[in-house]
Amino acid sequence: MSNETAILPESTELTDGFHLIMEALEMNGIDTIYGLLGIPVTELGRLWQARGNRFYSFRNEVNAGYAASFAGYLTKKPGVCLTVSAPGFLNGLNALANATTNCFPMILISGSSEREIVDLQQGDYEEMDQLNMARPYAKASYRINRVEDIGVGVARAMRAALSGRPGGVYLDIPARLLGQTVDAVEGGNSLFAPVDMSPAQLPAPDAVARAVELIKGAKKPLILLGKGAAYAQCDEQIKALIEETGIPFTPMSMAKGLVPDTHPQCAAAARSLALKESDVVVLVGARLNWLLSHGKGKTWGGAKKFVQIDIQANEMDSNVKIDAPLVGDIESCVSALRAGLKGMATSTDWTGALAEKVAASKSKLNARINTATPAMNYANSLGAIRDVLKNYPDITLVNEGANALDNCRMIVDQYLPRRRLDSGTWGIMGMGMGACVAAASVTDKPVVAVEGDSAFGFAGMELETITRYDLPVTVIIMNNGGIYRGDENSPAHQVSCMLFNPATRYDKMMESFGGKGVRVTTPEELAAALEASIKSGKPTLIDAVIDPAAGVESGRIGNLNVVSQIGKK
Ligand code: OXK
Ligand code: ADP
Ligand code: MG
Repeated sequence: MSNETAILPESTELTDGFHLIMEALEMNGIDTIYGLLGIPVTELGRLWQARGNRFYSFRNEVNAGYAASFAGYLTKKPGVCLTVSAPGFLNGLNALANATTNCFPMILISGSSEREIVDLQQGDYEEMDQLNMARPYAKASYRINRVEDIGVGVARAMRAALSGRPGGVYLDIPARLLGQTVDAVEGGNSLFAPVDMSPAQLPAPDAVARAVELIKGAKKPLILLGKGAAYAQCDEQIKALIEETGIPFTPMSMAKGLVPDTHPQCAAAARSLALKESDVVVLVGARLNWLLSHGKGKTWGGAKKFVQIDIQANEMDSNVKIDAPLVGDIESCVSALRAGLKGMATSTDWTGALAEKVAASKSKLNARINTATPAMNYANSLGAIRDVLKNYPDITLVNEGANALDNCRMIVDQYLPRRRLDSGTWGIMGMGMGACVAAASVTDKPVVAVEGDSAFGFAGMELETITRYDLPVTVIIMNNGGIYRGDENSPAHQVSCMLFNPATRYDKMMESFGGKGVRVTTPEELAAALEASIKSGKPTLIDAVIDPAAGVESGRIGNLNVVSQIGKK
């Protein structure tokens, strides 16, 4: 029996929706919530902290949502974000959609208004049909209407977020549910901890045999590691597959470091050549989406065969024919491949050609990095950052922007798995500050964010969050004064839509929150400030003044821009 009007014996001990939700989350191993409180969930946050759990309180729900989703990616456990109704929910939904797109496990829990009024559209406080709004953007969307369903509701959300291809789940919590009471013993008995939430999924033996045959017959095989492979946390298996077969590999952005960028088989610095010339490509937790030119066109050169390891069966053939689909979890698939490929060797003509290109690219890049310029550019500033960070391989690097993203991905090496968080599948701006809080809260180690000044602006107020929790986060702003560049001509009587206020002092902004702010104009100053800030373990912002003329439109994806030809010669 469980409704607020139930008549219970006076001696009966009661519990309520607040407590059952918290107990259910705890039972599922959740000890941290990222969120922003208000009606009707304020008390839930207070009670959660009072029980000794952690609550990271943000200044905008979208950033809390990003934090939850990156925490989910880093821990293989859904990150939980808590928001208020309608507008707070919508801000959080942005991050939930991004989590689903990136295959990060996350649960967005939002309070919601009175069902009867919402459904008749009678104008309730923050009225919105949140459950249905979330559906197209989430892997699953549930509402818990009765206290006795809290156990099942939370278990369902956890399992939906984690099982198969991970994703974002919405859990709707009507205000009334929180206050509903039930007999404490009955309520407690309705909760449970689900077992085996992301079960191993073994690939079929004939699928393994097909893939093995294809790879063994390849003259120029290539392994492409995606962030699904990093998420899978079977790092040693993947490294062993690469080293036992001698197949060169290239990582997608967030897979950098899964096997070190400095590994002799890493072909990242010969990416174009590797994609174009390879004859058999083994995709491990990477989708053939826009980031891989959909598996076709000049990026991929001539005839190509694909082996794809993915847990999501209908990912296969989504863009081009997959000759050997391996549907299963990455650990099981990679271990099956290793067994089948024992004794395989890769042609040294192929590995030699790639190694030669890698050496040439690196020396060309180093020449750019080592060229001093009157004002810092992306190459020499990021070269300074690279040289400091190579002594701190355990740091998590957060990175977003256009040129700041592309150059940092190219220049700053990663040495360990899951130490790079970035704009991901959607190429979003604004994820950085949430990712910093996630990484600091999950790892308890220093975090460094390399941010374009535009990207930073989407979430700048979260500097207050970072200082409030005294997190060991260094935010470096690559400040060139605009989107892409800071030297665009303005039309008459207006400031160009691509420019920011050149008087902006991001370092002072950090100081106003009690953090350390430093402004640097040379690579040497930048390196010294970064070193000091990492050592201090204190919230620091380094405002790195970059040449306004540095940067190209949309970085390396300028080809995606549509440009009007009207009136142009
Ligand atoms: C790589 N390279 C190197 C090295 N590593 N050279 C020397 N040394 C090292 N260590 C070379 C590599 O071989 C490539 O050259 C080049 O550097 C770039 O490498 P990479 O890996 O970054 O490759 P590429 O072609 O840029 O990759 C394509 C991509 C990537 C689509 C996967 O660009 C990407 O992840 N983009 C995300 C962009 C994004 O989301 N932006 C959001 C901005 S929004 P070659 O000679 O081998 O090719 C925005 O801007 O506008 O709205 C907007
Ligand atoms: P990237 O952007 O790095 O190329 P994507 O996000 O496009 O990576 O691809 C990740 C892929 O990994 C998704 O298709 C997802 O289904 C898959 N994936 C995630 N976790 C696992 C896992 N444990 N086993 C198998 N596949 C996985
Ligand atoms: Mg800029």
